[in-house]
Amino acid sequence: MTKQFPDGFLWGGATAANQYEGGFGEGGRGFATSDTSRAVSPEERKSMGGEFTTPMTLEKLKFAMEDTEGLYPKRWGSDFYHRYKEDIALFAEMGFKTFRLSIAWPRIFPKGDELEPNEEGLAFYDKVFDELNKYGIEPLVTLSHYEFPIHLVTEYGGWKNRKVIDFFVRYAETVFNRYKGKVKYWLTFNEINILGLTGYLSGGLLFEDGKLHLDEMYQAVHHQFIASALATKAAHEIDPENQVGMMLARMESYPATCNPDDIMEAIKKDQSNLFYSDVQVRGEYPRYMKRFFKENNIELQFEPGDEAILKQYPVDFMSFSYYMTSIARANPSGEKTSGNLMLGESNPYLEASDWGWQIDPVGLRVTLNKLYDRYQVPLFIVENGLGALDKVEEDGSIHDSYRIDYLEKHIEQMYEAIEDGVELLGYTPWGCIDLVSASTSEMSKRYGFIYVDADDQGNGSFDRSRKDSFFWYKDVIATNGANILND
Ligand code: BGP
Repeated sequence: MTKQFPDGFLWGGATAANQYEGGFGEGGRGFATSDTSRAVSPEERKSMGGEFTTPMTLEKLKFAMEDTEGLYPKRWGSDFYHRYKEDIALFAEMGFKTFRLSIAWPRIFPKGDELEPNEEGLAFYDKVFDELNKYGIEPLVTLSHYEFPIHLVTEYGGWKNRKVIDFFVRYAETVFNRYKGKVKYWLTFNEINILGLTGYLSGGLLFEDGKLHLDEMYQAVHHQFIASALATKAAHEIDPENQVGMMLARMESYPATCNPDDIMEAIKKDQSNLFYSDVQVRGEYPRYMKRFFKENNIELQFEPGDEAILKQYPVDFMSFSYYMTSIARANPSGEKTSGNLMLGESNPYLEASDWGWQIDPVGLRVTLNKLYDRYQVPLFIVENGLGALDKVEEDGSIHDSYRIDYLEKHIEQMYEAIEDGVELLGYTPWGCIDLVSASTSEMSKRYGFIYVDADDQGNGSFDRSRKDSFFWYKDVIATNGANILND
């Protein structure tokens, strides 16, 4: 029997406006938190992500907005704003069934609190969705991916302010109405759990004393939960065809040993990650968080009706990013390895990427099984991939066999998970076309099947070219995985 993925499996690729779109200051777009992300040096990134995890202050924010000398690569991204037709044609050439992108909220509501949207911003995404539709590519749209209108930071204090819920819901309703019939798959907040780690990019939180305040962060998370549930309600009312997903940066934790203390530690780490999907899929705060809040002196402000909102409007499916796994040890010591969200102990059974992220394809099968056992809602892998340094040969070709190897091993494990009985909607590897890194703002950390000729300083033609992985992925899609599953 030939092994292959189920019919209708959504193969594609993923991007986000803050790292890919560019068009800074064009078409009436307002200032976004991501516009203040400074390029991080290799030394700084060793200490994990630089700006990404450093608490932001008003002074630093104002400096970045007025700075005319620093490098802010997310402002130009890969210039999708001007090259969307060419890029979508390349996605179509690979046979994409779906394409994940995000709408830049400040392109639709430049300040965030206006009553009327910016028509030019809306018209831009109309053109993008029409172009996708021309090739039969289903858009998968994130409403908030690491960018947030700056005005809502300076005037309202970001998501810790409950008023932001109304602004978000207005934005969500505006795009649901406008793109009705053009977009069916929506994600509310990218990696909603990242808010519990950085606060600024997606939550607009500032911490003047340079320390993260857990109570403010969890209050902001609560407001995003309510906003997401109300957006889900609106999506279904506006078009019953709409499918709304939550999005988690999944971090599977393995116990370091069979010491029961390590097992318990792994459970706790898992709970701190799955708290977000527990609320958004099951529709209520899990019991274990009551203890966490009590022990950390956190008193969340719930308004009457909040619990009912969460219960009545859970998401339709769960999506997640998967790059790595982590180790849980009750009494930690020893070498740390880097990662997309945290520093952790390295796993001796795994190899790591150029950026020190440990590669674990079987962990993907583990996590797919665990998530499906827990929730029994359809799953969608909306990010996965290898950030690597690519070399352009003299004839312009790029031989990225390491990327093919990485993706192939993950796809094989996805297939195993489907055979295990997991309902998996699709797979959109991250940065299907090279784009700026979220954590370090580098361009040289590349994930794409499509190469973009630009360097970390933004020099280059920005011309696109096909890597070896482009042709490989085209075959994977054309054969529905059969070419790699049966060799
Ligand atoms: C995820 C983000 C993406 C993305 C990816 C890779 O956490 O949702 O926006 O960039 O990680 O991370 P990086 O760009 O730092 O390599």
